[in-house]
Amino acid sequence: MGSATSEDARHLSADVDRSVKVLVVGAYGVGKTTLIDAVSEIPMLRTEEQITTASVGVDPRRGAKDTTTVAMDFGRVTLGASTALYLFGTPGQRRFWDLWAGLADGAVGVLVLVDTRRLEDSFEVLDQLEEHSRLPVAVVVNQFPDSPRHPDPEVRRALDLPPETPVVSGDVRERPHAVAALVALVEHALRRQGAGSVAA
Ligand SMILES: Nc1nc2c(ncn2[C@@H]2O[C@H](COP(=O)(O)OP(=O)(O)OP(=O)(O)O)[C@@H](O)[C@H]2O)c(=O)[nH]1
Ligand SMILES: [Mg+2]
Repeated sequence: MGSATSEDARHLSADVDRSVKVLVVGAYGVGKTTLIDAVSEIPMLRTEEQITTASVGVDPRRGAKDTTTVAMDFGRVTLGASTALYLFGTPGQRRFWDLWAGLADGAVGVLVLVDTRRLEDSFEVLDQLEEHSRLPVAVVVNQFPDSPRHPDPEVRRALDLPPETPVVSGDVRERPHAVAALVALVEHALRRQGAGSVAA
């Protein structure tokens, strides 16, 4: 459970006057559930199942963890005083990607997690988004201890991202890093809507 789930934080502040939905996507095992758990002020909803033999030969990181999201994650975080984000995390396994479209309904933007140890997996993810959604995107490079460190502009080039797409790096287990990524996305999305900003 995330460190933000104290008794007080569970109650939505009376100062909240804007609620936005955000989709969190990324390839298998990139840290989507971890990010939502790190930031959520409410006990997050997760749909983890044991990885099954159906994953053998399909999931390259099988063995590195033993559960996977099979439907969705859900959490909530308040940015600044007045913006509540409702976070919907998708399953990373390819066979569940058809669920993304439904989960994206009504979202203001998509946070895409990237693992630089497996950058090629992210090409597919970004292609899928480009094909099926017109939502604003921000990319967060989740730094694992053995991740090669690339400057953000290099990641941008490698992923062929448009100049306006925010790219941030960090360890999504760390709440401030995860919040910074969400702020980058929401600021970007609100800018596109001409709808002000949030203060973290
Ligand atoms: N060292 C390190 N480990 C991480 C980090 N983020 C996630 N992990 C670990 O990596 C594994 C994958 O995390 P998940 O959050 O389950 O990944 P996911 O993207 O939700 O995975 P699926 O739902 O199966 O696609 C977990 O064992 C995490 O503890 C990180 O930033 N650094
Ligand atoms: Mg997950």
